[in-house]
Amino acid sequence: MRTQVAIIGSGPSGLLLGQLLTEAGIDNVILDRVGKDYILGRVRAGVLEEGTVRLLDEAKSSTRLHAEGLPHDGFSLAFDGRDHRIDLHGLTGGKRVVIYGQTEMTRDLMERREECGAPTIYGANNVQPHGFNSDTPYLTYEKDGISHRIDCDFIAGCDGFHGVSRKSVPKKAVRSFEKVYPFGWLGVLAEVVPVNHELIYANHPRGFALCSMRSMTRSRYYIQCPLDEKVEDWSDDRFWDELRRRLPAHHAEALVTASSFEKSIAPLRSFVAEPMRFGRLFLVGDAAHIVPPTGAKGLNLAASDVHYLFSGLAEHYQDRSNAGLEVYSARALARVWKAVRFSWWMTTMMHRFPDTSDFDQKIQEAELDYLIHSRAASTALAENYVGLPF
Ligand code: RFL
Ligand code: PHB
Repeated sequence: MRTQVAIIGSGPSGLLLGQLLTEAGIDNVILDRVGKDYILGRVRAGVLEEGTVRLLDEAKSSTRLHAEGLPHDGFSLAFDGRDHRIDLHGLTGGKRVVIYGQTEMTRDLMERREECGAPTIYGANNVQPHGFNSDTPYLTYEKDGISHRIDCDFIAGCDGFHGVSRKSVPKKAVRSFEKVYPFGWLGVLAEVVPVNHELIYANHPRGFALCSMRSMTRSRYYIQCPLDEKVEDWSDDRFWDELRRRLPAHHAEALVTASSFEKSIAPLRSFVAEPMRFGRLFLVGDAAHIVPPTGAKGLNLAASDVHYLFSGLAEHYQDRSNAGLEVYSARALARVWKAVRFSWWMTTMMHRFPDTSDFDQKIQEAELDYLIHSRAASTALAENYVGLPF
C-alpha cells in the first residue's frame, strides 16, 4: 500500500491530523494497535480551548460539539473554605473554554473519517516506522498474522506516551526532560447533576480536588491520592466522603452522589522530548510531551501540534515548500514549554506535597491570596487557561 502521510495512533492527535489532511485532499492512513471501542472507552480530557474548537470546525467535525458542548466563562478556585471565581471571559477580553469530553470529540472525528471513506487500520500489531532519515520512509505492521508494508512520504507519530514512534529514534538523537509528581488523581464519572455550574479546583489540607463535568447530567470528579493507592480500595462511599471533606461547606452539602460507572487512578508527570522531528518522522501530542491534567492542557497541546504539522504538510503539497515542516519542532516546542510551565505551576499551587515544609505551605497560601486579589495575577492565570494563541 502507498499513502502520502502514514499516521500511527487513532487518538485525538492522529484523528484530527487525519481529518485536516483528508479535508485538504491529502491521502493518509491511520493505524492503531487497539480497536475503536477500546479507544472510545478511555475517559480522559474534558476542557477544550477555542483554538481546539476552531481546528475541529476546520476538520468539519464540530456539529455535535456546538450543539452539546458547554461554554464556560469562568471557574472557581476553592481554598480556606471559600470559592473565588476566576472570570475567564472578563479577564481575557471575551475568551472562554468549552466542556466537551475527549471521548465525544474522538467519536465525532471517527464518524467524519468514516463518512469521507478515509482508511483506518485497527488492531495493527507491531507497527514499526522505517527509513525516516531517507526520502522513502515506510511502516511495517502485522494484522491477523499477516505482515504488511505502507510506503509513504511522511510518518506522523501520534501514538501517545507509550507508543513506538519516539522509541524508534536512536536514544542519542532525543533529549528528554521529566518531572514525576509524588501523587496521582483518582477520578470517577457518575450520572449526577454537577455540584456547580462551573469547574471547581480545590486546594485543601487533605489534598487537591476537582469538580468537573461532561454534561448537566454527568459529573466528573477527581481527588489527589498517594501513588500506591488501589482503585479497589475506594468504594463509591469512601470517594464521596473524601470529596465532600475537601470542598467548601456549601458545595459539600449540595453534592449529589450516585454509583460511579468509571473509576481510575492516573499518575501525574511532566515530560518533554526534544526535538519533535526526525527527518520524515514527526512526533505529535502525548508521543512528545505529557503534562499533569491540572491545567487541562494535554489534549489542547496535541491540537496545536496538529495545527503546526498540518500547515507544514499543506505547504509541502500545495506550495511545494518545506519551510513549515522545517520549523515544526521549534514552533510546537515553544508553545509546549509554556503549557508545561503553566501545568506545573497550577499543580504545585493546588496540591499538597508529602514533603511540604511550613515555609512551603505559607508560600502556597500567599500565592493563592495574591492570585485572587491581583488582577494582573488573575489575568495571567486566565490567559494561560483559555490557551495561548497559535
Ligand atoms: P493518545 O490519546 O494517548 O492516543 C494515542 C493512540 O496511539 C495508539 N498507540 C499505538 N498505535 C499503534 N502502534 C503502537 N505501538 C501504539 N501505541 C499507542 C493508542 O492505542 C492510542 O489510540 O494520544 P494523543 O492522540 O496525543 O492525545 C493526547 C490526549 O489523549 C491527552 O493529552 C489528554 O487526554 C490529557 N488530558 C487532558 N487534556 C486536556 O487538554 N484537558 C483535560 O481536561 C485533560 N484531562 C487528561 C485529562 C489525561 C488524563 N489521563 C488519564 C492521562 C485527564 C486525565 C485523567
Ligand atoms: C476533566 O473534566 O476531566 C478535567 C477538567 C479539567 C482538568 C482536568 C480534567 O483540569
